[in-house]
Amino acid sequence: MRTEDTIAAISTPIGKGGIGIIRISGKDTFAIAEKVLRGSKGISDAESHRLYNGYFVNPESGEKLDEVMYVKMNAKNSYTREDMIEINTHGGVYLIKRLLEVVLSQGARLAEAGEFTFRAFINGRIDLTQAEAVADLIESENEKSLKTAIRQVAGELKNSIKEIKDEIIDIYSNSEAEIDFVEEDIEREDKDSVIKRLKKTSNNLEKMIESYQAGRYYKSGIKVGIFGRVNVGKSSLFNALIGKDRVIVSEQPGTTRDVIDGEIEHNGLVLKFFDTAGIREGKGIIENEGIKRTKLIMENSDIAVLVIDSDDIKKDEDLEVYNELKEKFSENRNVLIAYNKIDLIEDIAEIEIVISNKEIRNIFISAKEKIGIDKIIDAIIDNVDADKSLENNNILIVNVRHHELLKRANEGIERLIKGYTEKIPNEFLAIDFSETIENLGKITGDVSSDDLLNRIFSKFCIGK
Ligand SMILES: Nc1nc2c(ncn2[C@@H]2O[C@H](COP(=O)(O)OP(=O)(O)OP(=O)(O)O)[C@@H](O)[C@H]2O)c(=O)[nH]1
Ligand SMILES: [Mg+2]
Repeated sequence: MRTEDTIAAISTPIGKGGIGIIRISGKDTFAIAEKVLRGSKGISDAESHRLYNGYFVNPESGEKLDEVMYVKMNAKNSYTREDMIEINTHGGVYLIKRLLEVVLSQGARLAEAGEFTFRAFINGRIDLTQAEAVADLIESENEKSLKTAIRQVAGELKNSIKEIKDEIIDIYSNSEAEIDFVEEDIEREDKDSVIKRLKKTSNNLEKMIESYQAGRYYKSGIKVGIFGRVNVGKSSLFNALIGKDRVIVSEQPGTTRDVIDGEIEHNGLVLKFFDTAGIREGKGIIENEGIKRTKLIMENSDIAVLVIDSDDIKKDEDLEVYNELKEKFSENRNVLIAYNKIDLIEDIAEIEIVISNKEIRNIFISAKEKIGIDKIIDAIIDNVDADKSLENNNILIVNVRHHELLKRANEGIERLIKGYTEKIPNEFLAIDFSETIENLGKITGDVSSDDLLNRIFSKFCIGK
């Protein structure tokens, strides 16, 4: 993206609305505004960050096109760190597009997706993690992901990364000193102290890396697949969980052939449920296709609920489904077992427990009578442990790019710890030092490529 042009875009969604906002940024902003805006004060005399009332005119004809409010923002304190103007016009698709055309005809170019934020980044107002969080902020659909994005926009992640990077650089410069000034017998940090510092830094990184799981849940929701053999009440449970009669329930085995999804929000966390086709041996093309899809959902769920019919336990078949789940879910605790239809059972203690595994939770429910549904939700929330991560006020990693780079940086530090322990020469350690520093720099965007920047900013909407 070229940064010397003056750019303009409609920053509000296109549609009928009370107001629409046109944003202009770049060196010719004020000159263009001077031509199209008529207010009580000329643009050059207007104060920065103050709202003025005036008219938007066509500079060719002098015709008033709309009555508007506008804000001038001097580069020093603007979003892009360039001269900016925001014009609040009346909403209306035709009107605002017409006004934008006039702005463009006076020398601005239409902004590309994310270009305003890109400029904020290039001009050093924000780092890459903050820019990415701006996109998250816009996309947030629940309280938790919004909170996380706000914290990241405010620079929490940036600051933590900077602290870690500074620490590594500090340790590095000591070891460099060792190489350069061997003759001069300068004071050097002893190896034990270096190792101790590296370990502490690695611990901090590990905490951030681990938070990604919870962070991802906040951002994209938790995917919960509902599995089991036919007719155990999966669809009934799905309906009960989402609180709607969404899928067909019937006593006929093999009712559900397709995957159906529905979501709820619980304490600001989104739970996405997937009802699946019951698993049984070959019953025709459509059902087999359904079972194939069930397996795909197994592959992609964060948590599985295995439904068992308490009134009709078929141990072998239930175990078959369980064994498939066990293959896909590395952590046992992410499989919950729901013994359904307890309304038909006199004494829960009589129910034959199909899988006894201490890590796996057995929950007794009646999807039909809506008994125990909240226990399933609680167990899911409990398992993902997400609440804890946010309450502890830790940094939450929500971005796969950050997660990857943090892992790489930490691997570098681990190699350094090993290197120091095994007394490897400093020249070799230097490579690990610089790689670690580079990986941390990539997170914040100190080190970046056009490719990466394009990928990040093209995801934004135009006008942001
Ligand atoms: N008594 C009782 N019946 C239930 C309960 N849950 C489901 N059923 C009944 O069990 C039958 C099957 O329910 P579904 O929800 O369609 O079961 P499913 O597992 O989705 O079945 P398929 O889609 O065929 O695999 C229906 O007749 C339901 O009314 C329950 O908690 N108690
Ligand atoms: Mg069903």
